[in-house]
Amino acid sequence: MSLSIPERGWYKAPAGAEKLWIGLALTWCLVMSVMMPYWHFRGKQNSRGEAYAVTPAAFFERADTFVQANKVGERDGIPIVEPAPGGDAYLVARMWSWYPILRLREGQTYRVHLSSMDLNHGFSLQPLNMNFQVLPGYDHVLTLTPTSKGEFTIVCNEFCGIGHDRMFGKILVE
Ligand SMILES: [Cu+2]
Repeated sequence: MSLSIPERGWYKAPAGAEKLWIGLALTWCLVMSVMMPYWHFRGKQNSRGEAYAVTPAAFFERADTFVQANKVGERDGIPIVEPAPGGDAYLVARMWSWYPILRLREGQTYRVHLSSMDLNHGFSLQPLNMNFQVLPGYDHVLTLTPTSKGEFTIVCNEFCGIGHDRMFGKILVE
């Protein structure tokens, strides 16, 4: 709130360099506005937005059934699980770990179900540029086709408490 009324005729139309900068900023705003829907349809690393309602307990039951049926090994006490090519895979986020470790085949397509057991986590796949919100109550399905072999680290990029900085997961591609 202003304490005094501005004097009459305070407004001066932008001119010269000011006009140029306003023009540049406005142009960039328009470019960004167009890019958002463009990447939604053309970007290869975007979700299609397929999501279903699920309770954390029901999701964990599905994930655990998946783990027991497809377990192929273990690392640091976390099961390594290989889903059938073209099949479903489950990834559980919880304070402060990812469960299980997924082993995928290059060039095969999977339906990866993501959900959280407790609060909002973030799925960030390193070193690729993939970022998704992981929310309790939602089964977010990513249709995923690995295009390169290697070991990828999942980093939680939503602050989720005291163990957030140690919340790492793995996706192995062979
Ligand atoms: Cu987290």
